[in-house]
Amino acid sequence: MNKIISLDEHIIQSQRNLPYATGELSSLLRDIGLASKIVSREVNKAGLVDIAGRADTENTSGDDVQKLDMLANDLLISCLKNSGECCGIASEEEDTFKPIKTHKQSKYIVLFDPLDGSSNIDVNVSIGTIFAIYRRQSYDSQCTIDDFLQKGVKQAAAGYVLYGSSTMLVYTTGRGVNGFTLDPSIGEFCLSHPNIKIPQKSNIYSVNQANYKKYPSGAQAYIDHCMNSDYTQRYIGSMVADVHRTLIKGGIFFYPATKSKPKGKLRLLYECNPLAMLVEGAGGKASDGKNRILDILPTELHQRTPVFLGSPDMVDEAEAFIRESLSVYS
Ligand code: P6P
Repeated sequence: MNKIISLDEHIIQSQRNLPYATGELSSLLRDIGLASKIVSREVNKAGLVDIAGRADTENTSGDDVQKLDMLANDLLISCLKNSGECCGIASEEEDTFKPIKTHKQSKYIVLFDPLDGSSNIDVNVSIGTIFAIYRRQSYDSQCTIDDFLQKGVKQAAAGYVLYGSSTMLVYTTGRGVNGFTLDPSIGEFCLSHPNIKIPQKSNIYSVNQANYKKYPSGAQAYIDHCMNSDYTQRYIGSMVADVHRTLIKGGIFFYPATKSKPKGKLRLLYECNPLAMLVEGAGGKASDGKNRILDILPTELHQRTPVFLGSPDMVDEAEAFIRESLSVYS
């Protein structure tokens, strides 16, 4: 029987390979892993709680039935507050960042989307948590907005948790991308996908085809190319699930700008940046159609960006169609 490598063991082993590591990032990653297990438990009983609690607004244990994304948000905030290694958080569910007072000068801040795709919960479609960890740049008593508005290339670590047919946690600290599957019988994330590498090319393209007429001409031209190639179209409508499939099977996931969302729909700081770090770490590419996602200098916490990410050959292909359309109109 192969040795089971738990997430905690993997994090500690990775730390041992870094002579200057002081253990704070390891501790923070373990705390996020803990929060993910609790969120997984709540997500996986959501249907039951809903059935059990359908008659009232309270669930069987007498607690108010919270919307799952707010529950996930509160759980993550609570775990990060208790970790002592995080001096501030920013969440898709919070208007602004929240400084966290710690007993020492904690050097990390965390941004997260607590439950992305939560509208899919009612139909039992996979959803996910996305997180990005940065070293703070400020030296004041508490973190500042500038600690959160760093380029994605500055991320110390990034990852996601996918609540699907099984619960998986995939993370990187910039030295490889590793995937762990939760074994509920022992309550541990176990290494199941070591050193993930994305295929150079694939035949899967993932975009919301219904918006075709709202996309810029370059994106339309690329979609036409995909439809005229021997490609297949897969779109789950839950970014973490679509990106996870892209990481494992290859392909391209893209959400271009539309007329109603000229900056795109997906968020830069706690969706596209962490997922871009993972995709690049696995050998893929991630751009806004022209520029590398990780090089974008953020100006506001909840800013959006168009995103094209996945197999490098396919992202290159999409960018070529976008360049071509711009040269025609310039
Ligand atoms: P659309 C989910 O609401 C989400 O934020 C991402 O997880 C997903 O990729 C995207 O929006 C889906 O958006 O417009 O295709 O429904």
